[in-house]
Amino acid sequence: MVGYAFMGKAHSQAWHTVGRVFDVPVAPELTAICGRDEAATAEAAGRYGWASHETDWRRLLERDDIGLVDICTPGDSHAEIAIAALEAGKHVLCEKPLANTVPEAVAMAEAAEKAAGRGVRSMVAFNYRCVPAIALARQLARDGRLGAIRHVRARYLQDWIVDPDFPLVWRLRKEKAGSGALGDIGAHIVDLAQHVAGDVLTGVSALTETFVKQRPLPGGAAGGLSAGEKAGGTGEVTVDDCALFLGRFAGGAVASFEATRFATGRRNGLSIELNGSAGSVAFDFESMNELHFYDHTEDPATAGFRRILVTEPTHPYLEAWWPPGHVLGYEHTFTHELRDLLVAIGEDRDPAPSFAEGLRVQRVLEAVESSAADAGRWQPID
Ligand code: SOE
Repeated sequence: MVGYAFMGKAHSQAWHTVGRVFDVPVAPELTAICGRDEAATAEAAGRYGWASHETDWRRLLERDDIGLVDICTPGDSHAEIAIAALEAGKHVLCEKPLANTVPEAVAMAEAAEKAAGRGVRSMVAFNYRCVPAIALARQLARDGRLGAIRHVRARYLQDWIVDPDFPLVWRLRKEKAGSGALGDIGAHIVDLAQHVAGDVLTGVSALTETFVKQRPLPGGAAGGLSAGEKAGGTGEVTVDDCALFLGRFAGGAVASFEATRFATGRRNGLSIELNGSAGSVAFDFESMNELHFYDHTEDPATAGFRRILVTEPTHPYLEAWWPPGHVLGYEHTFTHELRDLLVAIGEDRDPAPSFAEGLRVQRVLEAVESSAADAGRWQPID
């Protein structure tokens, strides 16, 4: 693994768990964790249960006791590490968003396709696909239970930078994160909308806003001061604080998206709703074990949204866990995505979501930024 912060912690927990709860064809070994700071990485290796640690990710590619590289770094290093790892014959799991730009994502998707020809697999970590209720929603859509999809409505609301004194961390710097709320949490809802609807966006019209344009610089080198910056000063926020956009799907559905870090009181408010000719589904991550389903074919006298508690052993991923009603949490989504990755590797096929799907999300993000920069003008998507 490269990186040991939030995603490093989430993935480490999942790597330890996946082989203990699922029947996976390959048993993962947590061989080495990599970070630039020797002391911090050694501490992370002990805390998260890694057998060794490195301070240069290139060393991982030279080690023949490493067969897969899990990239948990900011987006500015995804392309370099993933392409080199694939060329070195290592399977790759890469955190979202796939990259910070479309050209980087194109290069990664090309490297992934070439590597697949040699049986080297790759996957991008859109973990919310692995919420059982989301997987159930996608099954209902695919089974025609929603009919023709007319509307997709997706939101991802956070509030962790509402305070103007929150420091200028890497997620607020374009050169590190690529974009702000758009790429960080907007990427999730773009991927989910396309995944659940089983369709692709063909165009968007967007606006973005940066409410707080200057922030205090983080203290100490660990906070990621750039050249010429000194602790105690302020720096410019170079990414969006929110992105709102409309979209059109190839199959005719229309969509609305909202990704923001200024929804005061919403800590991790991801929700999605699809309305179709035969029914609707609605999901809210704050009640992540529930899916609300409206069956339009029912007798209007008794019809209505019903709450499905998605904890039956027949529901996606649930066969591995607890009896019905014993609900799951955020961390289970990472164990589920590793299960999908390991099963695909064991069956010698490409896992989903592929780098090609990650590239598709990147094209939407780029179109959103282009539209927002051009007074919201409609932007077609390749
Ligand atoms: C943003 O703070 C963030 O950590 C995202 O980067 C993750 O993808 C999301 O799952 C939780 O919020």
